[in-house]
Amino acid sequence: MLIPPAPRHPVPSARQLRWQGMEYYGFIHFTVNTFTDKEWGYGDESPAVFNPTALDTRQWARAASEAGMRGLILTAKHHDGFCLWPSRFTSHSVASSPWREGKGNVVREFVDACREYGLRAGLYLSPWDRNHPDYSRPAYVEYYRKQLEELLTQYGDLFEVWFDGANGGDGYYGGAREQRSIDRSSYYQFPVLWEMVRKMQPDAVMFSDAGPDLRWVGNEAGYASATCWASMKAEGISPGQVDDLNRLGWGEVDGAIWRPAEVDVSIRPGWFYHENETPKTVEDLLAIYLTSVGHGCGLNLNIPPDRRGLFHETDIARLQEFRQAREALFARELTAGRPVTASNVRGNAPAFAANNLTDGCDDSYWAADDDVTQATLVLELGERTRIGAIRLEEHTPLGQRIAGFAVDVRVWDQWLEMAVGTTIGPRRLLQLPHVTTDAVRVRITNALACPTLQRCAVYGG
Ligand code: FUL
Repeated sequence: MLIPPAPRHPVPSARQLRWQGMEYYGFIHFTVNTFTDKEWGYGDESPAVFNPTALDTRQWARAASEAGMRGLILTAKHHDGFCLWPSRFTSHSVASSPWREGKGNVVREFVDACREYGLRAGLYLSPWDRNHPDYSRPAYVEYYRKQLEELLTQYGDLFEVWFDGANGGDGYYGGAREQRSIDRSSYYQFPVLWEMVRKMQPDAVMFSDAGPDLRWVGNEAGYASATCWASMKAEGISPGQVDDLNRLGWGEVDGAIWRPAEVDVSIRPGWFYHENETPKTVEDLLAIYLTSVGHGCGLNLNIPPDRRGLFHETDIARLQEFRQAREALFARELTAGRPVTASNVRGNAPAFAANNLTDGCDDSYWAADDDVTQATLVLELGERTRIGAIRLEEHTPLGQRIAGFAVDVRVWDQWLEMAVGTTIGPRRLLQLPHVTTDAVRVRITNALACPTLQRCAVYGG
């Protein structure tokens, strides 16, 4: 009988696996701040300032889809409290703005455009609200829940619900203009909010410092550590409170919870559009990609619409160049469908054979026998070819197991080591020196349970 390896716990949920497959999606920061040139509105902004002259959510979605993104997440409400949809529970929204004579709904136009362009939609509802008079009192928590319910029930399926942890203190608060503090660990009663999301959007993943599904990576620079475990311990982390940011960037090998990192970063210095700022270079974006998606995380790249309500032409061009740069690295797969030999195959069974690494299918995988924690896999290229990059994926439904690996190339019938690494997890992308070789060898040097891999692709350089 062919018995698959026992899972090494924790393992991803179905919704986390779906999210894992998305890899790269976009963030959209847009609100009154766009018009007041701020990053954090105080909450006293008049809705009259919100008046984009040419807002076109289809332009956002088209640009995102052409950039290779698979979803978009919109700030339905940021810390200033202004709602991009006509909430029944406040007049501090688009309904009081001159835009579309108060009849507009950015959230509606956003989800419609996402669907039209085959993107999945997500929403960000800031818990901190510097406009609301009851902020810091129980009544605000009720209000927040009602708003969350509006967003969860009226805009179709969401792939992600985004909760941030910022709570700066001072604000307008209905005219009080004062400092208000809350107990971050208890005020919002996050478990109740999480339950609402599970009930109303069972397929959506939830992001916060503490998940429950996705963790923050611990910085807004766009990088995850090269050793990056999807697992985390629960202790010492709640939304808005993390005892050590390093824990988020590295993950924890002995963590009991599957909580992979999402890397959120803006293409420009600010999250909101500011005329005097310019987007990152392609080199910067590629470094971000290789250390986020390439380290097994999701990349949530913010593109801020300008005062017209459009992505700026420069940003769209940069997104295109970024896509071309990725394609230059990962377009020419040399190993698709090619035979692979392994030092060990579980039970010598074809079901776990090394050829599963190059069959392009995520359900089939190579696995070793239970007592094996080191193994080698050889991919013959068929002819001497210049290589440039490699992609490795563990079969994560069985958990994250590999803790050390190396990539070798064959020259003059000898193996030379070209790269070494630790974790693989959902994926590891590595740029390699552009050497010419006729075979590539992946060495698993350390595994915490018998290793599995579902994919290994070598790309031409
Ligand atoms: C943070 C916020 O304070 C920033 O303004 C931005 O929205 C970022 C993505 O999350 O918590």
